Parts: sequence; C-alpha cells; structure tokens
Amino acid sequence: MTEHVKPVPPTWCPGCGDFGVLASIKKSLSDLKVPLEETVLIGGIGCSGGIHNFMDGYGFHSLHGRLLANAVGVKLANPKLTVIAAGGDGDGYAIGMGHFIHALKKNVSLVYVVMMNETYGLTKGQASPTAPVGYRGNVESPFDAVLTALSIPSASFIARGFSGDPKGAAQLLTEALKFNRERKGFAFVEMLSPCVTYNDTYKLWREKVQNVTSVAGYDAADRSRAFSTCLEIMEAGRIPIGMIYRAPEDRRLPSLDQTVLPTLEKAPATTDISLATNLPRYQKLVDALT
Ligand SMILES: Cc1ncc(C[n+]2csc(CCOP(=O)(O)OP(=O)(O)O)c2C)c(N)n1
Ligand code: SF4
Ligand SMILES: [Mg+2]
Repeated sequence: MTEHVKPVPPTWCPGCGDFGVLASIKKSLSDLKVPLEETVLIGGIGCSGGIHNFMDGYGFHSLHGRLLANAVGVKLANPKLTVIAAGGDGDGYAIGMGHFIHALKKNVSLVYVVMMNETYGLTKGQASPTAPVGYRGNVESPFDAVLTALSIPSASFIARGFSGDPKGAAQLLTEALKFNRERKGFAFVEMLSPCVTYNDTYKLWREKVQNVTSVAGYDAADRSRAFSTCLEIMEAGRIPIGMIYRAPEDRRLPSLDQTVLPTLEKAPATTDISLATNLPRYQKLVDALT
C-alpha cells in the first residue's frame, strides 16, 4: 500500500438499515479489540456492498455474486486476517447462490453478513429471491437462507439479527467474530436490514421478529430442533431471529483452513515469491522437462 484511503461518510439513504449493520460491525471489532490492520471487509455489489468504503481497515468491492469466492481466497492466503464478507440478498442469494452453498460446505473461518432487504436496492427495487409474493409483481415464493444453511452438514454457526435491534445485532456479530478468530469455521449472519426507499419493512419486521430463545426449551446446539422451530415460527407468520444454530464441539466439522493449511509449508501470502529465491527451483523444473 502506498496510499491510505480514508473511509468516506456512508452514501446510503437516511434511515437505511445498513447503517445499523455497519455500526454493529464496528462495535464488535472494537469490543474484541481486533486490530484494524488485521481486518479485511469485502463488500458485494449493491448499496450494501459499499460498506467497506465507510470503515477503516482493508477492504475492496468484489464482483457481483463473487463476494464469498474472494473472501475464501483472502482467508486461505493469509489465515491471520479477520475476514468479513458483507453483501446484499441479491448478491448472495441470486447471482451468488452457488458460492453461498459452497462456502457453507467449504467451511472456511470467515464471517458472512448478508444485509437482507428483500430487494435490489441499488438498481431501484426489483424483487430479490427473498421478496414476498406480491412485492412489485413478484409471483415466486421467497427463499429462506437460514433454513438452507441448516441443511448443509458443515454449517456450524447460523444467526439472524435485525438492524432495528442494534444491541442484539452487535451481540450476534461479536459471537460470529469470536467463532471466526478461533478458526472454528464459517459464520453466517443474516441481518434484516430494511430498504427505506424501495421496501420499508421496519414497522412490519418489528412486529414480526421473534427471537428463538422465546421458545421454551430452545437449544441452539440442536440442528433439527432449530429447523423445526424456525419453520413453526415462519408458519405462524413471524420471522425467527437470534442465535439459531451453533454446532456443539463434538459435532462441529473442522474448518477448511484447519485441514488444508497445515499441509502447506507456509500460508500462500507469506510465501517468498521473489525471483531470486525461486529461479533455481524453476530452472530445476525446466531442466527436468527438457
Ligand atoms: C454481473 C452483474 N449483473 C448485474 C449487476 C447490476 N446490479 C448491481 S447491484 C444489483 C443488485 C444488488 O442487490 P443486493 O445485493 O440485494 O444489494 P442492495 O442494493 O439491496 O443492498 C444488481 C443486479 C451488476 N453490477 N453485475
Ligand atoms: S436504496 Fe434502499 S438499500 Fe439502497 S441505500 Fe437507499 S434505503 Fe439503503
Ligand atoms: Mg438487497
């Protein structure tokens, strides 16, 4: 880096739910005293995807739907970094859906935050895969990312927050970051983040959200109970939020960074790639082929 690019004030519409998500990320990083120079915040494409421009630390815009591929690459290249991938529902659940499923399956230790507003905010409010029937002529039933994540065996940390409840959102993010920094695997946090311009759901969601802990005997370590409880809450017309599932230690599958990286001499980002060191090795390869 030859230049320090300073964060700019958010360009989001006043009242956008993404402000709450940004505040939660900043609070969690600060509470856990994560050094900014060890933090990489990668944004998707969309209003939400500009988030890295509004916070200090390393970051960049990925391509639309390729947020997780970039984040996985960064973490595997340099596992010392705290990597947060933050994008929209359009980015993650439409064009990026294949990467979402495979990121859950790959299980690399990073935090994935989806700012879910049921719409494509940046391109002026088309229905996203989570849009309800009737939203701007949408006739398809919405997709639910929490239920999908629960169906992937390696998914070990699944939570849903609401930017209208910044305290609860920051608590979930802090837990996700701790999980990440202990290299326990992929932490998925969907944040309900209303788009006040194209889909102002604040009032509706305030009425509809139900924390899973309000259900008697709820156990976040029980995957099938988590699935059935979320389904029951949804069938009652409400939205389950909170710490949905956290795999108990004896059921948690190892993260890819824990299984793959020890097989390498060094993490790729710390490998000496200088010509002086590597030329003799290349020469040896060339000699072997000629
Ligand atoms: C390959 C590609 N296709 C389409 C677009 C146009 N585009 C920009 S943002 C966006 C939708 C973003 O929606 P979401 O991820 O939900 O973000 P939000 O704006 O709602 O935060 C689309 C389709 C693009 N940038 N790149
Ligand atoms: S259009 Fe919607 S998502 Fe985009 S900044 Fe405005 S309120 Fe937020
Ligand atoms: Mg969106």
